[in-house]
Amino acid sequence: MTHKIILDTDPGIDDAMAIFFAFQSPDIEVLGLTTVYGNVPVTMSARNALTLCELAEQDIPVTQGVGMPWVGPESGYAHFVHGDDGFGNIDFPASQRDLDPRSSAQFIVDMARQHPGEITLVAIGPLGNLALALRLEPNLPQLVKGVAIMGGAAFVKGNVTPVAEANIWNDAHAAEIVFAADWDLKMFGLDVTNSVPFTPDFMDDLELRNQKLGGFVKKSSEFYTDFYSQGRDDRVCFFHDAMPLAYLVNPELFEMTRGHARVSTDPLNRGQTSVAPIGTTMSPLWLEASQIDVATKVDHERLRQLYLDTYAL
Ligand SMILES: [Ca+2]
Repeated sequence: MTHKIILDTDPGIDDAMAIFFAFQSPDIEVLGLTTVYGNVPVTMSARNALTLCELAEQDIPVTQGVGMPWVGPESGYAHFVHGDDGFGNIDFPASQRDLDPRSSAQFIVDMARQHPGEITLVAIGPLGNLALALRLEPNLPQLVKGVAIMGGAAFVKGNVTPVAEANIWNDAHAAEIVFAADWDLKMFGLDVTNSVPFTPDFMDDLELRNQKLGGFVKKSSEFYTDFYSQGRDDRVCFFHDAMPLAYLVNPELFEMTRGHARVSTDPLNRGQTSVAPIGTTMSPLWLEASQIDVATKVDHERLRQLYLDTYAL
């Protein structure tokens, strides 16, 4: 079965790796890339998404979305992880293609109305576009097939604060809206993404399988790997963003836990994703919270092979 998706993204090095995976997979049809601020400012996200589409020879709509959190001032960006250009300072020529004139949220709503019940929204950045789309079209949960996100940390510690993962922390109020909506939400957070370190030999293999796209990922991952390898003896990086896409293609690689979930907007715990597995609480407040599926385990070796095989297609 082919999954129709809209990929909401803030490229970003692991975004690039994920976007190419989606383009390469015969089981995924990407209807468009909707961009959001996050790793980099939204104007750079949008330009980078166009550049990735051009490199991959994909002529699909790319939109620019929200550039600010739902509440509060402009966010800081993660240039220290992704480089000044979002691609690890590789000086890659930017695409001159044009953006789709619609906002990311409007594009999501338009596509959902056009293909009711068929689209999975895959969000691998902060969740402002999805929250805004829910405001534009309150029936959006009934118009899409489901939502799969990279974000959160349910049963493990955070990466921006002791309790919060970057995508959720970056726009906690938007995430709270997205988590509370009545749709099939699957969360791929640090519980699984931080459990699979990728070493330089994986990047070499990726380039061997696909010189153009794998080669781009390998080159841009140098800077990214420098960041993740600080204080370690080995060189590693984490391709967080490809996980929800891998799930669409091969769900049996993952172990999922269903639970009631909440996102904190309290300053100290901002962006914390708390999950109470079904049957573990009688608290009325918690029983009211939406149920989501959280990825809690992944088969490393088969995941790695899936990425390599897909890049080789
Ligand atoms: Ca991302």
